Amino acid sequence: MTLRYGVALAAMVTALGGAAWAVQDAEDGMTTEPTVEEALEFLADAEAELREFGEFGARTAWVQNNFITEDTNWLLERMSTQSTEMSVRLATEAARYADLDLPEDAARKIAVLRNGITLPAPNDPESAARLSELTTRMGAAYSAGLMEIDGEMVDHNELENIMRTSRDPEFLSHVWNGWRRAYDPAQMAADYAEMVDIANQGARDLGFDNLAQMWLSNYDMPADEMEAEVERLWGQVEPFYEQLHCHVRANLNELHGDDVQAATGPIRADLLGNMWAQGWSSLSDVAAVGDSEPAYDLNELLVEADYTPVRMVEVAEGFFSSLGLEELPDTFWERSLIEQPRDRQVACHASAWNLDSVEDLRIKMCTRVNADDFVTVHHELGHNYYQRAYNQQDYLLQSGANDGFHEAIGDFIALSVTPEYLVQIGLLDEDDMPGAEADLGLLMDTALDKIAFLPFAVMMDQWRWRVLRGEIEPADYNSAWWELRQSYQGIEPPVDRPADAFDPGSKYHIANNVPYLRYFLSHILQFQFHQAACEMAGWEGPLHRCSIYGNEEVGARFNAMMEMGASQPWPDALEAFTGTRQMDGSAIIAYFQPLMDHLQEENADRECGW
Ligand code: X8Z
Ligand code: ZN
Repeated sequence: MTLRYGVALAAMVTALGGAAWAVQDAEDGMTTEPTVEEALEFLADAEAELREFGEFGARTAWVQNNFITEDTNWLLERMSTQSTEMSVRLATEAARYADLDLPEDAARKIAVLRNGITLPAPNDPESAARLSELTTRMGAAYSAGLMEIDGEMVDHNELENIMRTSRDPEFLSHVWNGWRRAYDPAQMAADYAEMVDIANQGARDLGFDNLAQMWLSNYDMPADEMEAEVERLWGQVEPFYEQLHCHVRANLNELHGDDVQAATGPIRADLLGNMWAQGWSSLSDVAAVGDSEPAYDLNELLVEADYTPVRMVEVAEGFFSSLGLEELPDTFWERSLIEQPRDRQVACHASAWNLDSVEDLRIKMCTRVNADDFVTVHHELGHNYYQRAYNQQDYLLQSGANDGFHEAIGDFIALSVTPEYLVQIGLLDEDDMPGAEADLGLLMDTALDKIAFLPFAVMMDQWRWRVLRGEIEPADYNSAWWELRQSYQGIEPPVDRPADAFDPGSKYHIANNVPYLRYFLSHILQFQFHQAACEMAGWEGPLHRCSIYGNEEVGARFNAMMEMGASQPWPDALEAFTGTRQMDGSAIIAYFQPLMDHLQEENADRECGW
């Protein structure tokens, strides 16, 4: 079922449709009670059709993502309409069998069919087509957005790079604002509102209160329990974010002065080294702890070693191979898009695909030679290795134990990119290997990425859930967005937002309808995986110095979890690898505890919060 991760056309990711199953009794026209045998036959048929349509759909989407034109948008729209119609028909049909006493795997498949459509449409002749028109237009507008700088038209990949590297507040605010005008915000907001109406009706037709409830129903527990889980997990890690925020704000205040960044209150969103203030690792220099310089700069190491994008992917593959996993197939290298082509428009946001649900694995990424993208290539390959590991499962169970697992695989591997590992692969000179005195700096670098991300990930779907529940009206889309940004992240826009702004649309996953809770869960889970793996490896030092590179025993156990796919409830998969059945913040807390102790001391006389 995992065709691709992090890609447009979310409606197609799960539950691509199949034939409607005859439920009428041919003789007397009366509806008969469904039987277990019928349910199993229905599922077998559905899986066969899904598989076939899935490959057609994935290839269509691949071509559109790699070559965005009027015509490929048209093709994508067509395909997506068919996909939605089929998946809605199947979900409706599956509901008939829901109360039967089915074998466990069949019951799981019925649940996948019923809950797994990201954007359902009502079952009528127009809705799916209209929904597809809206989503294609929003997705294409996002990928095509351009901003003029010094007479040149600049795309968002380059704008992101400017946000990462510039320290000029005026230029940053200009670029930050420019990206939020690079698409037509009024058009996107109107499209978004109409899409919400259609998809909510689709969800209601399938028996849900609204689409938010449907999204939350994919975690092997009732939707409200899952929402409470998210609150609980966020509550565990929130104090860490507040300490980080306090430290970074103080350093930004020192760097830029009161006029640019005040010492109290929210942080200006454009000063954090990222277009969305979602990951702050490029602020490594600004956010250094104490007097110590960062131990090394992975950006520089990669450039000095003449790394290319392809080399970065090869090295990431090497990590997985060192765990005993099979190499990527030749077709991966022949068919992937690893560098941004200059002669055409592509969807640059990184993604991983399995086009035939066997091993036609590919990534699509406008890779740059920098530390962020080095982590991202591991992230994408993680999706590919997971997809291949579960390809023996029945089609409807070919996905992550939950979507947070899928996002966590590659990030978990990248947590093993330690100084020692960099020495092992020849990127860092043995003489430059940092000692324990560099630990706080190393932890800070990772915290800028992982801790800063947590409130962003929570607020993204807080906004969407409220929109989908009708608690945020279209007229309030942008103001509610900034209320949540301020409340969770403690950030504010650098310039007043115009009345027609639609800033949520500046983020890929909103314009392309990819649910975001998965990334929050991933940031909890990847530390649980890391802690468990290091324990298995017999590691006794601090968690941030542990690398499982070369450990085939850990690799085998990890692969065993990946091979399960979605065949068991996720707590079973989690238990198989970590021994625990709960998602829990204690691992990420343990990882960062030394840094937090330090920050608490450093921040003692500051007024933290906003
Ligand atoms: O979208 C992604 C991946 C593809 S699934 C590149 N990520 C999130 C983002 O970019 O916002 C990875 C981390 C968060
Ligand atoms: Zn991903």
